[in-house]
Order: sequence, then C-alpha cells, then structure tokens
Amino acid sequence: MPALRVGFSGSPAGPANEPPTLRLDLPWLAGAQTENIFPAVTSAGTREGVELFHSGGLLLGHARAPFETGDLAHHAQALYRRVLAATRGLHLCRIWNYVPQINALTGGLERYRAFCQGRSLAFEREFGAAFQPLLPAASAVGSSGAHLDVIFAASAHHPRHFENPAQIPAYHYPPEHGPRAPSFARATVVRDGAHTWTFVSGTAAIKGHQTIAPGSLAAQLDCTLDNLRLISRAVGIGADLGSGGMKERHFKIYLRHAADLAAVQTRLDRDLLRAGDIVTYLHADICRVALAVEIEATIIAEA
Ligand code: 3EB
Repeated sequence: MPALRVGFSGSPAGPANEPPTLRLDLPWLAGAQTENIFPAVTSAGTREGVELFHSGGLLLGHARAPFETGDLAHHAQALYRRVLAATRGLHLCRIWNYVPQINALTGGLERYRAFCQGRSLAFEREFGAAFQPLLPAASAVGSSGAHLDVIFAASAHHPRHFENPAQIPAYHYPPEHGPRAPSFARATVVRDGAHTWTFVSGTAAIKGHQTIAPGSLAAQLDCTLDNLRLISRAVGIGADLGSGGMKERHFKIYLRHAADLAAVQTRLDRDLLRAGDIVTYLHADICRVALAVEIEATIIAEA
C-alpha cells in the first residue's frame, strides 16, 4: 500500500478522506485530518524492522518499539540504532518522534529524558563523540499509545542544518534538562531533485535553554512566533517562513490543553498562517511540562 499518510486518533473519517496508512495515538483537534507531506510515495520494503518508502530522492521510514516498561532509554537507543543502520550512507533530514506519556516518570526519570538519553547514545555509537553537526531537524511530543513511533526522511544529498541565534543548540542544553541533551537541529534544508525541503523543528517558548512564560499561553505564543521568525531568517527564507512564495507549507500545532484551541487558532490565523497552508492541530503533551504549545513546519519549494 504505497503512501505514507499519517492519521491521528479521533479524526472524523469521512468518505472524502483517504484512509491513513499509519495511525498515531494523538487526538486530532482541527485542520487537515491526515498528514501527507511527501509526494508520490512508493514502498521500499523493510530494513532493520524499519518500514521504508521512496519519495522523489528521499528515503522515508517508520519505526516502532515498545516504550512502556523496562529500561526506556535502552528501548529508545535500540530503536535509533535500527533507524541509523537502515539509513547508513544517507543523511537524516527530519525525524518526528512520538513518545508515549512523554512527561510521566518511569524509574525516577521523565520519559522524555530517558528517550533523549537513548537517542543521544545511539547517535554517539554510530557517528562518534562529535555527532552533533550531523543532527537533523526533529520534534518530540507525547502520545497516548504504548509504542514509541519514529518517522524520518533521509537523503543522499548533503543537507544543511541551522540553529536559532536566540536559543542554545539543543544538543548543548545543560544537564539540568536531563542526563543527555536532546539530539536535533532547529531546521534542516535539503535539495532533492525537483524540490527544496525546509524542515523547521518543533518550536516552543524557549530562549537560551530556559522555558519562557510558564502558565501564559499568549506570552508563549509571542515567544514561539519570535523563534519561528528567527529560524526562518537563519535559513534564508525571510522572516515569515517563505509565506507568499511558490511554496507549499505544512504546519502541525501541538497543544497541551485542548481548551486553548480557539485562542491559538485566532492568533495563528492572524500572525502565522496564510491561505493555502496545510495545518493540523493536535492534542499532545510537550516535552517540558511548562510548555503549552509547539509549532513545526515543512516548507516545499520548487528546486
Ligand atoms: C525545545 O526546543 C522544545 O527532542 O527532538 C523541540 C523539537 C523539542 C525537537 C526533540 C524537542 C525536540 O527543546 C522541545
């Protein structure tokens, strides 16, 4: 069954909607009901237990592992070692991570932190201690499932990775955020034949390494939108994520509190989103308990 059409829980399945080929346990709140970012997807079999697809020059994949009991860092590391083996010789460009009960404590450690520990150890084993410059754009949000789900895009072309000048690179966060820092870049750009892909990581209210405005949705949105402007400039597509160009823009907006939906939609319709954008709002825990909202973007331009 070709296609990598990602569905979410609770999205109304109408006859007009093609069924998803992969379902994530994140409640859909509003907007597009399936995520279908990559064109002309064909199956490329399975390697290391990772389901693979081709789309243009990109290799896409989905890997899943239990993430309920036992050593969660070990589970994350084992899953990432499979992903890194399946993509050996290519360059990772974007990774979406869906972590069950991401803020829960297991064995005294927050699950997100255990996930980060295992992910970082896997990168280090694959690429050595200086793996940080190879890290791609990513997101890591909560799900209500029992499995860790990882979806990725990789390319034979060298991607360029970007940082936000107002944020410490996540891979340099100090140990107060966990035993191993998160492994991602703020954005990745790769040219693949017909398209230039700009993957903007999950972006939230963080300056330096600190959470901004805990408890204030409006102020967190201010900070998040400012960070999106900064990473957009850093990538070189203006301050507004390429708005108005010959570009297709996909957004996912993760809300910790479903009741915030209307307020967030009003703000983003005014200050971020434009006609033609493809947007999905999801109900998800964010990787820090004080964060209420996270926004990611994928921008596709003719090469
Ligand atoms: C942050 O900026 C917020 O661990 O892969 C954003 C994007 C976040 C990716 C990840 C985490 C991740 O630290 C959280």
